[in-house]
Amino acid sequence: MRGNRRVSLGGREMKKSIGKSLSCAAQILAMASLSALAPNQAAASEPNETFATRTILPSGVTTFSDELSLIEVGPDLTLGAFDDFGFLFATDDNSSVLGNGTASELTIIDVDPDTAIHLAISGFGDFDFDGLDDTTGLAHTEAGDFFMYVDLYDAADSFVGTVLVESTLTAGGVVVVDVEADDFGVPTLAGHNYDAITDNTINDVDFVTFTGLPAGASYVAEITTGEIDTILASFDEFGDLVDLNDDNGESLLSKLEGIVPLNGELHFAVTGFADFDFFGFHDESGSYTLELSFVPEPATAGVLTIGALCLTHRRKRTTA
Ligand SMILES: [Ca+2]
Ligand SMILES: [Ca+2]
Ligand SMILES: [Ca+2]
Ligand SMILES: [Ca+2]
Repeated sequence: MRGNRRVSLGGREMKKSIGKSLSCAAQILAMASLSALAPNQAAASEPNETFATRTILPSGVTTFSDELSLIEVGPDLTLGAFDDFGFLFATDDNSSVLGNGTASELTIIDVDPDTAIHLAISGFGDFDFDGLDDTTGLAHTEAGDFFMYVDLYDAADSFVGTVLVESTLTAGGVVVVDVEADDFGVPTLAGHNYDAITDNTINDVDFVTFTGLPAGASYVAEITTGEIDTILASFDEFGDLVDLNDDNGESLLSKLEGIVPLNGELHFAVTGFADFDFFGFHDESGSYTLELSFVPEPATAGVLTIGALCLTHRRKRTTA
């Protein structure tokens, strides 16, 4: 993660299905690059945005190459903060550090003297949040998906938590968001301040399954190349999260360790910071390499090849 004020996601449970299709030419290109790789390497087959649509690698492949890319650009947003009486006291057009440069952000907004955080999101041209373009008087025309982090800080400016809001703006519509103390699990918002940061882009997530791996071996899964801030997670065979890492690799890259299960399959997802729910809510773009390496069990130390490791392990199980 980066060294800024946003450190974690509070995580409201949400579902997001992201449609993505590659052109025929892109698919052919992907296949061409697949065949050009060394035998133990493979590239992604998109779309692989969910566990169900994951890329399944050929048996024995231990190096996976892919890239995180921009998938969808949403509406040009405006953001307003209101007090408990409905008085609009702060607005923003394009300050967000996230999104494509047209998303909005309000930072270090005191909750006091209000009892709740009152926000409204509309489309460009509407800065008084009535759904109408302030110049033409006609409905604003911005529409599409966006999301927003509301990060809460206490009186000492210590981070308390995040509420993640995911919504869809319609032309002429206004999205009203009220956040209360309960949403952060604190007794009161008095004395607190907050940042509201919107993002109007959806980015890539890559789910991948390695197969034919040495059952029982300790593995290290590390993103070894990439000039991006990655998050790596492992999942069980049902698609449930097992483990997650942000920055244990080089720089802002990720690394996980574990044991290969008996079926010899490992499931991972790669996304960008700070998309801890693996929905594509991040702004990282660029290529990366995910590499698996194995540490044999003590009894099989000295065995050099994966094939031999499998045989040794199988024999041990048979005689056990
Ligand atoms: Ca804007
Ligand atoms: Ca207006
Ligand atoms: Ca993907
Ligand atoms: Ca990271």
